Amino acid sequence: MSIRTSKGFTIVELLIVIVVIAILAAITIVAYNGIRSSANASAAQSSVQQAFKKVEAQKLLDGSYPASLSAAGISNGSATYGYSQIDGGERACVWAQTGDSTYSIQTGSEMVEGQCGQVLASYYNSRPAGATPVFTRAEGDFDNNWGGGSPDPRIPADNFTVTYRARIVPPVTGSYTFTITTDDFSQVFIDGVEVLPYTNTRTSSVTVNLVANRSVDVIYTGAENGGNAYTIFEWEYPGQARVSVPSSVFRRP
Ligand SMILES: [Ca+2]
Ligand SMILES: [Ca+2]
Repeated sequence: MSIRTSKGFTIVELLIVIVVIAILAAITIVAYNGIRSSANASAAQSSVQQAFKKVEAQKLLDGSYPASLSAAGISNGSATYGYSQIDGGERACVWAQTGDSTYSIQTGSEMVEGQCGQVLASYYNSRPAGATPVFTRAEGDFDNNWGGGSPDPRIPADNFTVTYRARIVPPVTGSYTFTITTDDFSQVFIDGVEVLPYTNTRTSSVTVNLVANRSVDVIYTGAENGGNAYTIFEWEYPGQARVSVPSSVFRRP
């Protein structure tokens, strides 16, 4: 039979209790941040859905999209909103932000993370891309430079893949040379044709003939091995020296 002679906690027991409490607190904070983040996402999604319905309803009433969000009865409150018309008012795009979450809806396209950028960028935490992206968000163009970092907290700094999808509207008729500079791997499809096979050649070019205002479907995949990561998508065509393909010629696919 053993008899405990001391009452209360020893120093060691006390330290163990403190460590356990600290671990529980850390777990609670992480869980709380996760819950807050997904609550922000839900709030941004429902806000943008309601705002987009109001904008489309205004189009039905007036025959054209409203000049501003306030003209459609939408003002910043629990969410912050943004709005743009695409192709001279043929389509509209609305975004809403709550906390760290932003979602947008554009006429004819599904709701997606991000503001009203016309490029859909899908990120995968593997190289090459897996079956399902970790997330897809709207971005302005095909160019990114992450240095040694990661594109997003949900994606690692190495061994990730991004696939950009958009339609590109050529401003003139003629011969276009696309130059793709990627660290590390890249692949390009134009209208479903693989014009650049999956390769880790840093810089590649492809020349195609395009017709003014006849948009083509472009998919550009960049895959990061290790170290620095970037994607650069340039073009040159009659009257235009080599320059990054500007956000103004991209349309959501
Ligand atoms: Ca890296
Ligand atoms: Ca790299």
